[in-house]
Order: sequence, then C-alpha cells, then structure tokens
Amino acid sequence: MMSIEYKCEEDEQKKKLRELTKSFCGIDKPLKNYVNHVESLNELIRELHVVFSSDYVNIERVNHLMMVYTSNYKDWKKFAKFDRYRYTRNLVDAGNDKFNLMILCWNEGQTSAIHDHADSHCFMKVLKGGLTEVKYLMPNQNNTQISHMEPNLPADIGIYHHPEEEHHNEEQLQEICRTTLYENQVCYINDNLGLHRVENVSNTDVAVSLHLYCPPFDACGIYNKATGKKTKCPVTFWSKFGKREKIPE
Ligand code: 2CO
Ligand code: FE2
Repeated sequence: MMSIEYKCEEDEQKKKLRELTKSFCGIDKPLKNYVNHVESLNELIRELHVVFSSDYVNIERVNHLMMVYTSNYKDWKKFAKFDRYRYTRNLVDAGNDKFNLMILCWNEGQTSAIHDHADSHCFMKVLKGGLTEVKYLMPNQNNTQISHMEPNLPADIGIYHHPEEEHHNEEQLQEICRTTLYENQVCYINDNLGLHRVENVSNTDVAVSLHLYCPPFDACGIYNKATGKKTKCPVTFWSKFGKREKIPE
C-alpha cells in the first residue's frame, strides 16, 4: 500500500506540474521525432487521439500537431456553417471526452464576448481569413462578482449581454495585447495567461478557425469590459459532426 508520505509527495508533484502546464506558451520550433506534417484533418484527429490516449497529455505535442496541419478547404467544408447573427461553434470530434475539436465560423465583423476558458487549455488555428485576438488581464477574482445567465436570455458567448446592475469594486479590464492571426497560424491561451476576445475585423471576408479545448467544457465566464464582472454562461454547438443541432424550444 502507498505510504501517506509518498502520496503527499506525489500530490505535490502533480500540483506543480499542473501549475506549469497551465501557463504553457506555445513554442515555435518543431520537436525532434515528431511528425512534421499531417496530411489532412482526419490524420490530425488520428494523431490527437494517440496523444490523448495516455492519462497525462503532452501539451507541447498537441501544439506541434496543431501547427503542422495545413488548412485545406476540402477537409473542413462540411463543418463550415455560418449564422447571420453570431459566430457558430461546430463540433468536429469529441476526443473521447478528453478534448473537443471544433470549427468556428465568423462572418464579417462577428466577435466573441470577452471570456475565459473554464480552466482548460485552448488552441486556436486560423483555417481561413484573419482573426484578431485581444487579450486582457484576468481581473482580481476577489473583486469579481459571479452571476449566472438567467434562463431564456438570448445571450451566450457570441452575443454579449450583461444585466444592468450596480456593481461594487468594479474595475475596467486591462488590455494586454492584440494580435491578428492569419491562415495556418496558431495561438494558445489558458486562464493563467488571461482572458480574450476574438473578432473577425474584416468587413469583406469571412473567417474560419479550428479550436482544441482540453478538457472539454460546456460553460465559461464572460466578462464586462467596464466592470470586470463575470457572468457564467453555457457554450453551445451550432452543429455536431456536420449536422445542425436541434434548436431548444
Ligand atoms: N473560446 C471561444 C469559444 O469556444 C472562441 S475564442 O477562441 O478561443 O467559443
Ligand atoms: Fe476563446
């Protein structure tokens, strides 16, 4: 049987490792012995399943795979579904419950709310067009008041709604940087690195992006820029595996 001391040490190790991977920043150079090309989206999915087959995921390897896939319209056209009013989230692969791979479609000018990633790793690769990522410092959680979306409010991560209330300790979110990514570029974020908002700033071209989240999440926080106030909101799929999801009554 495992001694209590050993168990504590192991827990401590796990905690340290978790902290390290939480602030993982994507690296730019290929790693030795790694495939340096994946032929198609299907091959990317196969390789991702290999990486996620163990209990401990190698985030550098995931980053590498996301980088070496070259966007090909034929691979992803069946997932590319647009909506007039907000960007769409289209599930491509549910990753054995260990990750979610999805394609997001952004019409001209469409944007997300400022949001977190529910303590998950988030990779985003642009497949078509350009997307601007605006990063913000995570507000001091002590000052952050959390409220929940009221049922029946037509709001989610794609349409920012915040109830008009009085807030204490309110403080404007601080912008860290803004970067525009183009076809085949990859970025990475997690809650330790901050919050972000993603926008297709073009008024002539649509954009499409491939996202990998691990672990998967079905709700995240959206934030009011002026007050830092967090609202928990569900995230939904416009389609799953190429088929439109039923719209809730
Ligand atoms: N995280 C947002 C979403 O899953 C998209 S912005 O890029 O991470 O809807
Ligand atoms: Fe995001």
